[in-house]
Amino acid sequence: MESIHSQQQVEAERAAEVSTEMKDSVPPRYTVSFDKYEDIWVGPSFIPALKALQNEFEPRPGDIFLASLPKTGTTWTKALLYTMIYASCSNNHVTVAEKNPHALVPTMEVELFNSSNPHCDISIFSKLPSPRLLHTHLPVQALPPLVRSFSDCKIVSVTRNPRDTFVSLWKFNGKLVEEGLVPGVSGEINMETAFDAFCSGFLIHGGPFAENVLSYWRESRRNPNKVMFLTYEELQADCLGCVKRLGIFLGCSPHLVQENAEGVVEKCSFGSLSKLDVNRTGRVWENKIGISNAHFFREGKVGEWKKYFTPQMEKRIYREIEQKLNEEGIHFTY
Ligand code: PAP
Repeated sequence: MESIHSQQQVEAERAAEVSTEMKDSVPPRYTVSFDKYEDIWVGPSFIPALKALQNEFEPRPGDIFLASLPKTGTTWTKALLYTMIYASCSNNHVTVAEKNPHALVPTMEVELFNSSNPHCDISIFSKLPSPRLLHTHLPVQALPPLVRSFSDCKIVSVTRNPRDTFVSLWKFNGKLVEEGLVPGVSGEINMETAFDAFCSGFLIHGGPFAENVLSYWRESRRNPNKVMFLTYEELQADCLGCVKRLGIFLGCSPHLVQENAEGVVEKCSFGSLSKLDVNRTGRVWENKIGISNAHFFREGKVGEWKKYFTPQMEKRIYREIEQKLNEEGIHFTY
């Protein structure tokens, strides 16, 4: 059964439930108000896009889907996969040196999203040449059913430790607010408020965090030839090894992988991408929200959370998110 309700409604329900001593910690509205669709939090006005994807998207043999929550390594993995698949085997393709990875690899629900027109034109994807490389922030259960059942496509899932994800998201949202891109919200975003929203699951498009990550983790264990699970921390520790593993998983020629892997890693490194003019000056999704490309390249490190987290925050994020992941065998490097 479809259930659609707003963050405010859920917050109000939660407020009614909390015990007296907890009443002060009910999360107030945080930057944008997310909608809930079948247990998934999605950005405002994204539901028509989600429905269009679920009802109308048709997979093709050879399709590659990248799945990642916001701030967990999307830009990096888009660049790596794009360069592996297209740029190193043909001279006709635009490269990551010329366009921001988000302009090269579409995030499906963002491409379909149109706040003023609920009719989503799914045909934009059928016009793309094969093999298509497409991205989503949504969990497995929200993927188009045909993608879930189709055996001749691959899914790469990337995730990141939730502590650094939170810091990255908080900083990113701060930039959007600073630039006036979040209607009705101004000033600094209070970290405690943001953290409360993150732990409660309200903050992240495609969340809650643990449930999204677990959906791909479980699928990768059930069907390792179709779903590969990767973390931002693994990419940081051994990007070359990850690229080689990705190459094998995607069925690239071992010879090509061996020959190109180092170049792919170098072209897509934080140092290379963040210095490019296109990433210092341009904007993505110009006709929708228009985010500076530079905001997708900030620190690019593991462990920044240590600058911000109190022992109470560590306890809470463990209790509300990390424990669920640990129990199923997902352990991050912090
Ligand atoms: P998105 O979902 O909005 O596209 P995403 O790319 O998943 O964001 O995450 C951005 C993070 O990846 C940023 O982390 P930070 O805020 O902690 O710094 C960004 O700096 C980092 N990042 C982007 N590109 C790279 C890269 N090539 N190597 C390492 N980290 C990167």
